[in-house]
Amino acid sequence: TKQDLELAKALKNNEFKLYYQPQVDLKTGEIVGAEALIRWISPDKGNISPIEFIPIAENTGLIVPLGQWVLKTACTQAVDWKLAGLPPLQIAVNISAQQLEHEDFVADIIDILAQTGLDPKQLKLELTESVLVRNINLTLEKFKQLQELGIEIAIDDFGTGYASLSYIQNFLFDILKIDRCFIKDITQNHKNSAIVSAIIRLSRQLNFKVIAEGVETQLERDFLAHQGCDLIQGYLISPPLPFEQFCEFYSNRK
Ligand code: G
Ligand code: G
Ligand code: NA
Ligand code: MN
Repeated sequence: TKQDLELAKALKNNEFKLYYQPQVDLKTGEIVGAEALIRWISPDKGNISPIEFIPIAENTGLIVPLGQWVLKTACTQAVDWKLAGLPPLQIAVNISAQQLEHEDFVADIIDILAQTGLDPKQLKLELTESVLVRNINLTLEKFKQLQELGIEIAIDDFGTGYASLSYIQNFLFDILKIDRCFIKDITQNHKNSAIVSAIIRLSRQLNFKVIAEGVETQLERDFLAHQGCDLIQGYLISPPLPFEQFCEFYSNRK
């Protein structure tokens, strides 16, 4: 299709860029990680949101080479932080179900880690709940292989998919990421505050780390800290930034 060709051409012409959004440890207040978020900066059409082009890439299979580019770039830039003298950060990369299911996925990650020299403990993969209801045995096996390498697995947009409690029962993951729709108005919306405090309590009892995304106000941050949430991410700290600006932001906070 036309869109497919456009995306392939954009990949070839280097029109994609990664932005980074800091993740902060609520106990220390320090930046301990960053989520890589892809941007398409098209010379003809300007900035195009991943919400528009990721689903197309997923349908056409282009998500595999595009996702490899994302992983390679994020791992390279995470090593560049260290080279720039900044303390090491954990880098979070979004992975689509189609990518995880590709037979070479784990081997490709091993290659990228070897090529870039990134410590696997510094890599975190964010997967949405949809991956957990596709091919359960395959997913269980891939999680195991990745975790044995030292890579952490986060479940993204937690609470918005299907079968949440049964997969908590069946899957081992490291981090639960509370979707930002539950964080919104958390201090005024009684339903949201009840849902979020229950998710945090559940995570602690089951030994998952928990991160809240979309944190926009100090009141939200205080509420989450009080509930014992481990990490936060959101406009209160910073919007996603281009690599150079992220480096500046990070070194200024140090
Ligand atoms: O930053 P924001 O508007 O840009 O991101 C929109 C959506 O796109 C989010 O759901 C995010 O998870 C997804 N997304 C951003 N970058 C990537 C990526 O590199 N791979 C995949 N699969 N999804 C991404
Ligand atoms: O689906 P995923 O969680 O990966 O998407 C992250 C999305 O949330 C990105 O589009 C990012 O730009 C956006 N985002 C990050 N922080 C905030 C925030 O504090 N408020 C809102 N409304 N969106 C945010
Ligand atoms: Na994400
Ligand atoms: Mn999310």
